[in-house]
Amino acid sequence: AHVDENAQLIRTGASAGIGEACAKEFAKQGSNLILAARRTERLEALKNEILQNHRDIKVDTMSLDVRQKKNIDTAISNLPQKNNIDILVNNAGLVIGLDHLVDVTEDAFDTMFETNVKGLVFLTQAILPGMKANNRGHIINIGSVAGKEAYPGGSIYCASKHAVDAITRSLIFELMDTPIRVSQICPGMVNTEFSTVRFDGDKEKADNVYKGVDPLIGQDIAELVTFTASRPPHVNICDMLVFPTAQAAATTVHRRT
Ligand code: NDP
Ligand code: 8X3
Repeated sequence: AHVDENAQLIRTGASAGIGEACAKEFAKQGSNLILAARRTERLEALKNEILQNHRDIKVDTMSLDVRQKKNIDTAISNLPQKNNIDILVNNAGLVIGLDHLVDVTEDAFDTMFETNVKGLVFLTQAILPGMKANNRGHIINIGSVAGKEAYPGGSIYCASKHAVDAITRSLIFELMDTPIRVSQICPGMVNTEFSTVRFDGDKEKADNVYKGVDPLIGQDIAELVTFTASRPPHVNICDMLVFPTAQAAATTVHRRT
């Protein structure tokens, strides 16, 4: 099965990593795309790259910082396709640092919760009424292994991804009497800009995360996202936990020596 080729799709965090790879995978399936992130120059470059390979789809970009509800509400209300979104991929997310709880700053706490939780909630609130009116839609949340377990130095990020897990489950209950599906994909280690952001641009620290392991790449997750979106209407993949083969838990990884 393929994603409906007329599907309108909105994806947050499309400027890098998993979101960028999702944009390319959905383009292969013939979906029209609305790409959202803060770094609009990245989105424009991605749009041009996609359109060179897929001339038959429409690609729009949207400057969006998901941390502020008012930004989301303004961006969505200005969107001509706002009542015609078929798939929402809530992917924008980040982690800051590896500090033990006692040292976590209010700023780091707010940034993680505002991006990973409030952004996902308020964007879903902005898109879901249109899906309900159309009686169709699919919300795909990018959770994490950090939403299934906790580890030292991960308290607030893990709490934010546990919140995504709970919100996904609640939405499945709330929408089970509609054709609208809600799914969660929970990756383990994926080599993206995630660790560079975590360590505030320290490339060496970021590279060490992936040393001696074959990590997942954005495309591995993107293929699962499009697979999830392309199941027949009676099938909902509620939750998927995906690791590199050399990973068994968030912090249990076999490294080549
Ligand atoms: P990247 O850092 O490569 O990409 C993160 C994306 O999120 C970027 O496009 C960034 O765009 C966007 N983003 C961050 N903050 C905001 C914001 N305030 N408003 C709008 N967009 C924002 O990381 P990944 O691709 O790895 O991360 C994607 C998702 O996957 C996240 O939710 C992450 O928690 C999750 N994840 C990642 C794992 C990994 O190991 N990499 C494992 C498990 C889950 P911009 O900066 O341009 O706004
Ligand atoms: C990212 C995976 O293990 O760094 O969500 O929390 S981890």
